Amino acid sequence: MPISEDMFDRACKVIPGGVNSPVRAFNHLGRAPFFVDSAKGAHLRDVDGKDYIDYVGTWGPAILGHAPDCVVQAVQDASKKGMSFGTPTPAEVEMAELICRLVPSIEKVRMTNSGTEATMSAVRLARGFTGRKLIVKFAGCYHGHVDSLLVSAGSGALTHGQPDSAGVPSELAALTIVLPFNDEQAVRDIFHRRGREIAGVIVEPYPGNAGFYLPRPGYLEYLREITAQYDALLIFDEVMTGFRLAPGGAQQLHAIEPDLTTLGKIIGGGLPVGAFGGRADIMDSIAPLGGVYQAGTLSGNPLAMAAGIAQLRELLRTNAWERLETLGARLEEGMRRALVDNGFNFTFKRCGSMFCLHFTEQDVVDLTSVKTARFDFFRCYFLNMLDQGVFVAPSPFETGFLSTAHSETDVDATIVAASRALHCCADL
Ligand code: KE4
Repeated sequence: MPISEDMFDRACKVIPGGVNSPVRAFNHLGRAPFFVDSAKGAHLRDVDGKDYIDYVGTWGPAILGHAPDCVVQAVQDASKKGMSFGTPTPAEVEMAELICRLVPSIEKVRMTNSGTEATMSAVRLARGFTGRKLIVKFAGCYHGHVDSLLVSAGSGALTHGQPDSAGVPSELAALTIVLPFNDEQAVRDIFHRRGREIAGVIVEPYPGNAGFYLPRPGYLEYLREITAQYDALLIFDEVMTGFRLAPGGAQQLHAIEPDLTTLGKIIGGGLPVGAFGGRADIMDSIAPLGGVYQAGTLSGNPLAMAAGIAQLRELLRTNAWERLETLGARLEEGMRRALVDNGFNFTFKRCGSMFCLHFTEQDVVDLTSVKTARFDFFRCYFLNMLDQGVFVAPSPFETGFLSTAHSETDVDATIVAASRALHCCADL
């Protein structure tokens, strides 16, 4: 028996579903997940010694690839000075100054231990600052497993059929309004009816938790305009897009200044991290200055700060976003060629190093259009790619990520594998 399968049997006896996060489960794919032994650059190696070109990138943090030397060295150096102190440290100040410099809308920032903690805190802050109760989110967007936001959620909640999670009281869910993404009229209608009750609108500016797709021209700008008009807070959830789509994230691409931004993933270099920040007058409502309580034993942890600072510095030193665009364009061109060569007209979406192949011929602009994709084809394609040593996102409700560690050889090999997979699945 392969070691991964034996490990999964053991895991299932002591961990729910054998995984510590549902997105890692392959239940919907009808097989056990592989267990990773190590990773370096763009490659994973499982416990059975199989190598994979990795496009999951630990769901976003590995923008420099796995175990980049600069991050490993920074963590080694920091760990020799202690793991956690429960006091302020210089690294937290350096991280906060770096974030504020790179994301102009962020005047002050508070570190957390996950993206979920960041969005949870941002929602509480929006309600505390405005004195209002309603939160608006968008179908298929995922903002972590916050009670108020596990309503029509994406990512693993969608993959495993719980977009409206059990355990969230209907009274609480009723305070969350869910709208279709990319639909200005739906936003206009709700604000005209209940705008003065809305504390905030939280949005993934480039949704990456129902596959990946893009905002229509002017859509994000409209969200900025109407939230300002009604004194509701605009919260950009850039946990995934922050420092990935640009040094200043998606908001830099649109020159939009949201009132609050949530961050995570890349700023931890692979270690547990999250952050929320924005206008100083809003952030100063957070304890100990203001009445909105928020805390965390390991928030701003020295090792996570060291890893994140090293990663951000390397991204800036190498202007990584140029390389990510070059690789992304090569991958997109090759994937589109593979689709044509195999007689398919499926939809491919990309921005920089984030991408998704949707197995539908419809354009993809929201959750409804995402769901027109063929899951049977996705499953066949995913398993075939895995057999060929290419690990793409194990769900149609996730995003693919390139890193600066991917080579042209990796990308070209991926395109060859994709063409073979499309050919093999053509008879479905
Ligand atoms: P975490 O709590 O998982 O650190 O972050 C939650 C979160 C918040 N906002 C956005 C836009 C996110 O994408 C996420 C987490 N992303 C998923 C991947 N789709 C994390 C993977 C997982 O759940 O294990």
